[in-house]
Amino acid sequence: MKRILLTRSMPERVVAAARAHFDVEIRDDAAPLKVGQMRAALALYDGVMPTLGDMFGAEVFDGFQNPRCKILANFGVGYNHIDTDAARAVGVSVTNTPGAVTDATADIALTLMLMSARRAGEGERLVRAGAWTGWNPTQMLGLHITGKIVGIIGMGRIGQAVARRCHHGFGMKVVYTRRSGDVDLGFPTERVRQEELLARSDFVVLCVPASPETYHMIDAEQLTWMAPHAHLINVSRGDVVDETALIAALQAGAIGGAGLDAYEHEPEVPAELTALENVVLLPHLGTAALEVREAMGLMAVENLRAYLNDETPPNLVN
Ligand code: 8YV
Repeated sequence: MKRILLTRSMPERVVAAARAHFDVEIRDDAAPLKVGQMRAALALYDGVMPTLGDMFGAEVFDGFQNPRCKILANFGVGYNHIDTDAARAVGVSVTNTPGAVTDATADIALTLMLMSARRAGEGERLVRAGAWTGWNPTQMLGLHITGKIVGIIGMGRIGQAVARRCHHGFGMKVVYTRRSGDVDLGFPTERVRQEELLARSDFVVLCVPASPETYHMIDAEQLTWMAPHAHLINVSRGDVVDETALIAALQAGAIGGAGLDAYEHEPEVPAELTALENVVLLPHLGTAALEVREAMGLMAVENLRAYLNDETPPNLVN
């Protein structure tokens, strides 16, 4: 039986599915793998299921000719923590879990839009602090969402799911950027340049994968294109935004607010951010629902099963 390593504890259904095919070891530690542990995993297992935080950089693969481990079946759609070229160079395939994460991540984007626009975090803090003095007609006025313009940067699976929710649920107009041409969602949308999107949108939602091309794609200069009432929502990866520039924009009130589910140096969240009222901060909750994590895990197990049975895994990325 092939030996595989799950680098974190997993929902029971995922563990059972893995055990049906493999001799499974489950790491009993919530912290990401260290370099030595990743190198040991490459040497000792036929397949590994890594996840966010397991930084399989080039140095991890360095010196391996033909590691026992031939597949890293990432648990999650984003695989920017794995150097896929370095993996390929030593014969290691990488897979991910697209599809399984789409709706849940889009739901968190809408959660952040609503919370940021309607000042939900701030209001909750007020109530919990016992500082609410009672309702009045001009108290805590936020931004009305219905009928506004949402600008989606990165119109892939998650971007499209956000667009559908915004259009069908909130009657919003959708503008977007997309590297690979127009998409037809069955309702009117407009593909525009990034600066135009930033200037026109009441909500800017970041749905691009992390890559050298998307690193700091929202920087100080790009933030100046946004309207002073507009909200920036990030459900992708933290380093898509220059966090220092975002903090400065929020402190200056140069934008209306922000909703973040990802941070540049996760899990570190700068004190400058936690001190601000006009930002909603979530702990990377994008896919945090049991059935979603089960679907992701089952997808990763299927990638392992297929690969280790000499079939092409469904979600190969390198
Ligand atoms: C995951 C995510 O839960 O799938 C992704 O890429 O960002 C998340 O929502 C997490 O990253 C595990 O991979």
